[in-house]
Amino acid sequence: MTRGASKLDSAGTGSRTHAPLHLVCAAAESDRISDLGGYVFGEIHFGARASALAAPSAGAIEVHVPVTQLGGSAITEYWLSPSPVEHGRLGEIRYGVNEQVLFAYTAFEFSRSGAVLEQRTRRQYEAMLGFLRSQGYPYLLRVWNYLPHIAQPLQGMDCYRRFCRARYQAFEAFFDDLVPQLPATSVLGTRGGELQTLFLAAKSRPTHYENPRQVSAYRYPREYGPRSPLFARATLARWGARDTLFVSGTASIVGHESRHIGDAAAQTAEILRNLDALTAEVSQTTRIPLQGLDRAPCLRVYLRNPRDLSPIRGRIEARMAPDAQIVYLQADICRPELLVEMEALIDLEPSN
Ligand code: 3EB
Repeated sequence: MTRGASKLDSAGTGSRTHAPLHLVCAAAESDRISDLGGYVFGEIHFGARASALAAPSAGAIEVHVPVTQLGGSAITEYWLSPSPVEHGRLGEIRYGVNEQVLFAYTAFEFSRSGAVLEQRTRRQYEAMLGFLRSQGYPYLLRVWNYLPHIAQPLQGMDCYRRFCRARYQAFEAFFDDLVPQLPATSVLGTRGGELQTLFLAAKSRPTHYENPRQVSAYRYPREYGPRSPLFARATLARWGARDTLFVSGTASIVGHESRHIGDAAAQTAEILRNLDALTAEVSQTTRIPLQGLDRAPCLRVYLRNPRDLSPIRGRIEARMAPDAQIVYLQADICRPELLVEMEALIDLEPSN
């Protein structure tokens, strides 16, 4: 069963204050979307576009990620705002914005020419970074990238490495000092036809974190590609009353090496150790008490092979709060030996 649909009840009119951006998972067939409370930046659907879905919320950005949801009734993710959201479109970019956060989506048709793919990726990133800057939301909080054929070689180099090189060139063209700008990120492989990117950006500067168990991705050795992946392991947005911690796609990587080749359960356990180390790091500098993902996060788990669902799920659910919202999705992961990846959003209430 998908957990967390009951969160709907507490999402709206209660006395709790909400961060300028929060996430609710709801049954896709829910007829209570109007009860979500607040305003909708956008909604994320998983799976084929043709599936029977609830009517989209008025004006909201509707994103369909072509990955199959496993092990539960279909859910939709709603990104919500406590204050009105203004929606718009500029060129290929669709966006929703409130006083503090901008939510933006763009996609382009995948190309089997490596050079074209890189050129379009770079152009897409530069357009997005320029747009965010021009709107006054220059600080990246969180980026998701869904790449068709992520591991497929195109003229001798796989799509993920080409993506990394193009992203690097765009960031380099845009920022004098790269590292402080790098946000929490995920890159997953889909069977869709478009390279989809979703950005969350803020007016004020967030704090980015690295994982003491892992080499920073921007320092990965050359064996992983001609230009390193550019992302932070986590990003913390401090809104005042509440904070939001965005945790990047986290895999069974220690140092820079993949661990537990062929063993999905052991990879999952390694990911949980990585997440413990990462949250301990955040805790130490912020004094926000955090231990792994124990604070009712929204969690996405990407698995390469549906047959691994049961061992992966067993390991994860033994550790998570009962009200955690967990979505299992079948997707490809950027290194062929990695079988599972986890990402999270932790909505941090004031600790008394
Ligand atoms: C890793 O740790 C696993 O290229 O932006 C995770 C999250 C991964 C983000 C990215 C890659 C990226 O290297 C893969």
